[in-house]
Parts: sequence; C-alpha cells; structure tokens
Amino acid sequence: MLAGCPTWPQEFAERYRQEGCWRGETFGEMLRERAKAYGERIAIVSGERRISYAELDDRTDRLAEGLLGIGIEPQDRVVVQLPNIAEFFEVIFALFRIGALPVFALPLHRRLEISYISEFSEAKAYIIAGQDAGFDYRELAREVIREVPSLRHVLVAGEAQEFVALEELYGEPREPKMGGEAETSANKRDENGKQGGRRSQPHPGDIAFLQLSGGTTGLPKLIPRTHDDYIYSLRLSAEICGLNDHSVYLAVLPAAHNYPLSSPGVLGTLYAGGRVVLARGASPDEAFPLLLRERVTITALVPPLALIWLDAAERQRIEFPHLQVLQVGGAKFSAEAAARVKPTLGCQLQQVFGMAEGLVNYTRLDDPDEVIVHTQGRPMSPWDEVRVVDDEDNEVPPGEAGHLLTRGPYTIRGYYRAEEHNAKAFTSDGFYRTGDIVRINSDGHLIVEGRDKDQINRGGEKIAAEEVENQLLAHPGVHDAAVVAMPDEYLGERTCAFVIPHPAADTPLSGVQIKAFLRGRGLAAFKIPDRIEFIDSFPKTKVGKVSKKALRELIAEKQRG
Ligand code: OOB
Repeated sequence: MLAGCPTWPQEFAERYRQEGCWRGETFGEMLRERAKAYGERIAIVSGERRISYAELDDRTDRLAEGLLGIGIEPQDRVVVQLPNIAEFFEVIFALFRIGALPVFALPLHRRLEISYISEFSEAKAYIIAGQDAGFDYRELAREVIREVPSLRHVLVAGEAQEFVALEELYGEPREPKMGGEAETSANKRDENGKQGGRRSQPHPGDIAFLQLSGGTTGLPKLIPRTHDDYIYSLRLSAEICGLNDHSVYLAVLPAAHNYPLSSPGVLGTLYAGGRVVLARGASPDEAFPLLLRERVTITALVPPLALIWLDAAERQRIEFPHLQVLQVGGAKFSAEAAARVKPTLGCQLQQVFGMAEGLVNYTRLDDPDEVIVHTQGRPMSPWDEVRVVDDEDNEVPPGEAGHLLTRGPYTIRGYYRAEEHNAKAFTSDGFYRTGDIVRINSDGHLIVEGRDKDQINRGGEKIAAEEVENQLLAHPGVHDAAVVAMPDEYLGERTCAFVIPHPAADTPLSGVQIKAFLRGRGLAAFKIPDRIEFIDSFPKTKVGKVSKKALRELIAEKQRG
C-alpha cells in the first residue's frame, strides 16, 4: 500500500467486503474478463478508431510491457494529462496492470498545477498529447521537467519531438495462445496462478490512482482511490443508470474527472460491456453528430453545457431517438432548466451530485418528475452514511439545511500525505466534511442549498480561492487579495478577485496586468479571475477575518448596477 494514504479501519473494511461492496476485483482483471466476454465487440470509439475489447486488452498488455521496459514499476506515480483519446484508457489500464498509479491531471492544467502534482507525488513519468486544442503540451513538459527532478520520462501520444513516442512502447502484437489469452510478462502467471509473473500483482485493496480534489486550500490535494472502492462506485453507478452491453456512453467532459470517469462514465460503461464514444469537444456541433451516428444512449454534462445543448436542440428541432439518459451534475442545475430536458431532448434527466472524494447522489431513472427536477437525488449506496449538521457538528432537525458530512464504502478517509489538512477535512470518526450545505426532504432526497467551503464552482470547474489568492500575492504590486464567487447567468458562478494595491507601488495596477501575470506564472486559465476589483480595505467579520460574504454581496450589487 502506498504510504501516506489513510484508509478504512479494519471493521469497516470487513463490513464492506462482507456486504459485497468490495468484491476483490482489480482494474487489470476487469478488462481481461470483459475482453474474454466481449472479444470483438467495440469498447472505445475515438475519432476514426474503433477498438474492440480484445484489442484494448491486448494493447494494454503490450503497453504495460513497454512501460515496464523503461523502468515504470509497481507503486510508481505517473502524471497522465491526456484529452479524450483512446490512448488515455490504454495508458491507465497499462498502469493499473503494472500496479503503477496514474495521477490524473486535467487537460487545462498548466505549469503551476503540473509541476506541483508531479513534485508532490514524486512522479517518475509524465504522459501528454503532443498538441491538442491549440496547445503544445511538449512545451509545457519542457518547463515541468526542468523543475521536477523525479520526472525521468515524458511520453507523448502523437508527435514526440525530443521525447519518447508512446506508440514506440507498444510491444509486438501476440498471437493468442489456446484459451485465448496472450502471454506477456505483464500478465504472466506465476506457479501459484498469480498474475504478473516475477512481479507481484496489484491487490484490490491497493491504491489504484490519485485524483485531484476540487480543493479549498492553497495547494491542490490528491485523492487516493483503491481498486475495490472505485470499482464498487462504478459498478453501482452502472446499475443505477441501467447500463448493459448495449449501452453507448458519450464522453464529452474531460475523462480524467471523476464524473465522466466513473459516474458511471467511461469505466462504468466498460464494466457493463457497453461502448464508449470519446468526443473531442462538447459543443453541439461536435457532439450532436456523434449522438446520432453512434446511437448514444447516455451522456453526462455540467449545467452550462446542458443549457447550450437545450437551446441548440430547440433551434435545430433535432431529436436523438436513441438517447435515454442525460446526466447533469457538477454544479447546481436550476429547476427551470431541468424541466426542459425531457420535452426538448426526449430523454430522462438524471441529476448527479457527486464529489471526487467519493459520495455520489443520483436521482433514479424511475423517480417521479418532481424529484428529478427539484432534487439532487440520493446516495447511491445503502452503505453511504450522510449527516446534516450545524456549526457544532450536531444533527439539524429533519428537513433543515446544514453541513453535509459523509462516510462510506467509496468515500476516502483522507487525502494523500496531508495529515494536518485531514484533521480538519474529516471528523474524528471518519466523516468527510463535504463543504456543501444541503437539506434532506421528507422522502430522503438531497437538495443542495449552497456551500460553506472557500471555493468557486465555475460551471462545474472548481477553483480554490486560497490557491488564486496565493498567486495574486506573489505580484509585487499586490498588498492583499481575496477571491470570491460572483453570480453568472450562464456559468452559475464566475470568479472575482478583490485586490488591495501595495501602497508603495509606483505605477498603478491594472486588471489586465494582473491576469497576464497569473497566466505567466502558469496558472490554468479557468482559475484566472474573470473580474478584478481594486479596493482600499476588506470588510471584516466580528472576529476580524476578511468577510467573504460581504465581498460577495458587494460584487453582486455592483453587477446589478
Ligand atoms: C463533481 O466532483 P468535484 O470533486 O469536481 O466537485 C464536488 C463538488 C461538490 O462538493 C459540490 O460542491 C459540487 O461539486 N457539486 C454540486 C453538484 N455536483 C457537484 N453542487 C450542486 N449540485 C450538483 N449536482 O463535481 C462530481 C463528481 C462525481 C459526479 C458528479 C460530479
């Protein structure tokens, strides 16, 4: 087990195993079994490529061989920053088979984020696309490897330039032996029947990967997920979403995110033996033809995209006869918009309220419209424990709003190497403090009322205020900074930075300058404040802290004009 990953106390682990939540599966075996069951059926469609389960399994083995060959070993961390392309899944399954850990970066992350997570996780390799969506990841890699000595390899899906082309690492295709299984050193079984030959096989209780938290602190936190807990969450998600081997899932959101990865997402679809279609963009122009051509049955969006799709479908009077379920989550979906889904797209809406730390709530496909339109669903597992509490951690009366706490068979017990933060982010009995304010109605459905965490939810993309504040404070002309959410009709929220200029600064600061400064430091574009307001001093709370509530009100008032 990777050091620095808090895990479930034994009695909980035993219970989750006994109750059949954790079935002792690993991702490597899961793909092998699906390949046996579904062989030539298509697993992944990516551009012109159509990859069968057998081919995905074989390419995964061949890539695992190549990765072992360059020295990637069990437990090694590998930062994976790939767009929605087939290689994403070949890479992660190859790492899973080795027992090495993908560290999932989002395609929009830049130097600050990538250097930090590479350094913090002591990553040995960084896997990128050459160029994608107008951005050259090789240039980013050049900067990152200068800063992170642990990084020994940069592997590129595409034109590699001075780096190593991922394609070169795939060994020769092998003729399957009798019984259908090609033997490689990555899947060879030792005399005890254990997979992995000379290597030890990943254990279902091992950490499978590290995922980034939306974050509330100055530095991003990493979320450790085990094979057992993650496979449970995607298996249950697939069940709740009615997936089977005829399902077709369109991945429009970046696959590294927990929601399109596992709720039920790409991995849940592969678990069910369905077909995954990878979209390169989320716009109706790119996604609608795919929905039709591939007869997509289910897809997942964040609220702003759902609005764009609804408007476009109305304008174009287009229908998607095969689409059964549209999932919307990641941020609050307004009841008005929710009510438009069924009449406009002719499919069922499913609201998804989840978090990379674990807990996922779904409205069920057979819930009454009232529940689907007005609530964010209920926990997916009967073993999810949720508590709604006041500021002193006492449970609030039923139906009242409070802080949501949760623990369960797929909710982490702590972040990777973050002891001090974990003591605040989790209760002493292991409940995760979600930072969400919710109320639970009389029939057990959750309604998200707000948030008490210092985070901006920009259309589903999470921004930790403190992280941006720290970057602002690095500017010599900035004396102090406070970052808050401001309401936005389209994204729900955007980011506003209040800045107190340095009194001694000789030239006046401008918002444009500050934004350019942040970009120059390598902060991901979605974290750069949408608006910068200069102010002489911050309003304070009774205890003398900066009142973000007052700042939020101030900017909302300014917006109203
Ligand atoms: C998903 O995961 P994260 O880790 O990016 O963000 C989690 C946070 C939640 O704590 C909540 O504040 C917010 O995003 N959120 C919602 C929401 N879904 C997520 N707030 C209101 N309504 C919703 N439906 O965002 C995520 C992970 C798995 C599945 C779906 C979403």
